Amino acid sequence: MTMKRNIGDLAIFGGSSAFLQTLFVGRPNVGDRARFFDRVNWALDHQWLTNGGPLAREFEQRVAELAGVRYCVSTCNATTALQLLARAADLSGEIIMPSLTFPATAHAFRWLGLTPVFCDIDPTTGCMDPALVEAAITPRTSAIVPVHLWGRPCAVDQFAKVAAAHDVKLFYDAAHGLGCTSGGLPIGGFGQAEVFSFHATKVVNSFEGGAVVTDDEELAKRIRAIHNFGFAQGRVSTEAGINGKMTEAAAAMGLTSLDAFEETVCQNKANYDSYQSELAGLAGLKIVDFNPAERNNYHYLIVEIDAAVTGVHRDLLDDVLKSEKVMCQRYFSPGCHEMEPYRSEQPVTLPHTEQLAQKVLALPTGPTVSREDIRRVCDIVRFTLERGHEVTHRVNERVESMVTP
Ligand code: T4K
Repeated sequence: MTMKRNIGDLAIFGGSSAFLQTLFVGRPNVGDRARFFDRVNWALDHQWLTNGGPLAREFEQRVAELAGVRYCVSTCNATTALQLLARAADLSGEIIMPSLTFPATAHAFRWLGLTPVFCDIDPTTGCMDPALVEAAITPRTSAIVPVHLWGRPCAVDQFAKVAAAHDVKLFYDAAHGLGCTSGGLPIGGFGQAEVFSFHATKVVNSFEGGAVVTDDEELAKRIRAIHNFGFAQGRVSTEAGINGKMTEAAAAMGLTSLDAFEETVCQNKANYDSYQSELAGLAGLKIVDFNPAERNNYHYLIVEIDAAVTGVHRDLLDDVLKSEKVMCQRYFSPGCHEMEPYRSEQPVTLPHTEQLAQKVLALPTGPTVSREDIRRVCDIVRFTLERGHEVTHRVNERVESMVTP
């Protein structure tokens, strides 16, 4: 790495990049490649490639165990899993959810003709605020769908009370929550059902994949039927289903990635500790932390940048890091309510969501990110934030010189 001694050494101002190879957020947890190929070969040898094959069933069993629930239905992705759940639960009208999430949470329901109603967050947790949810319930509300943002559990007890008091369904988008607990109980068992994502970028991946987990036998049966064209038994459909199945190749990856889950979490935790020590005491930067009394997967390393203190907006820090070949992600910015179609169709102001969405940045972590990578990333972050006003001023000067003839 080229040491940054003055701000002209930053790559954004023409210096050399700190990394030769790009560092990414969301590198897949692949696990033991040989084991993956063994599983795929086994499926090929047996010529059984999809439709609830043995690998998908094994994957479901292992996910159910991890989530502490009786039933798991694997799917082709989590977006479809949310839709299957909405159909199987006969949701209608309005669904209350956070805006500070990946757009899939909202789009999944919107695609079914349901109306996402965005609710503000508790700024201290980033998760939806149960008191505000209660105030947002109308006679058209059929469900509440909180998101365990970045794997940090929502206020599950309070949501359960609100849902029961108003007789609405409660489902969680647990796309980030595999292997995490709330009050010592695994995410997966809260509400009537929860949905995991096994996208390539998740802590356990099946290339693409998802699952609905639940203790409700009837709900699980209906989801299993709907995700296979509505075939409850045999080849006669009992309702209009869809194809939402997980393939055997995906399950082979999912199982292999699950084999490496504990190791991945250990590595994530070590990375989290490294970031904490490297960035300690840096004014205007906060690392989103995890409750040490719970089990966490430490999959997302999120920092909040307070531009009023640092003199650098999150977007500029992101640009600085990108120039150094550190590809961060602005998870989740802007909030869904500030994106189409929701922005035009149902304008709403969510002050806490909007403020936090301006601050958050996901930094690289995961098994492929080394201690040395983290040290280098943190050096750039510290260097930039400690000279925040100067860096911002220099960028603004450059922009002005480009627009002034
Ligand atoms: N609910 C929530 C709360 C979610 O966060 C998500 C998905 C869903 C529901 C829906 O789940 P799925 O239907 O996808 O199962 C990524 C993922 O595509 C998305 O699954 C995930 N959340 C979201 C948080 O992250 P992007 O748009 O950031 O993806 P992309 O392609 O830009 O990749 C992100 C980073 O990962 C890059 O740094 C590159 C790296 N990467 C990506 C892929 C695909 C790799 O290193 N290897 C890869 O194979 O959304």
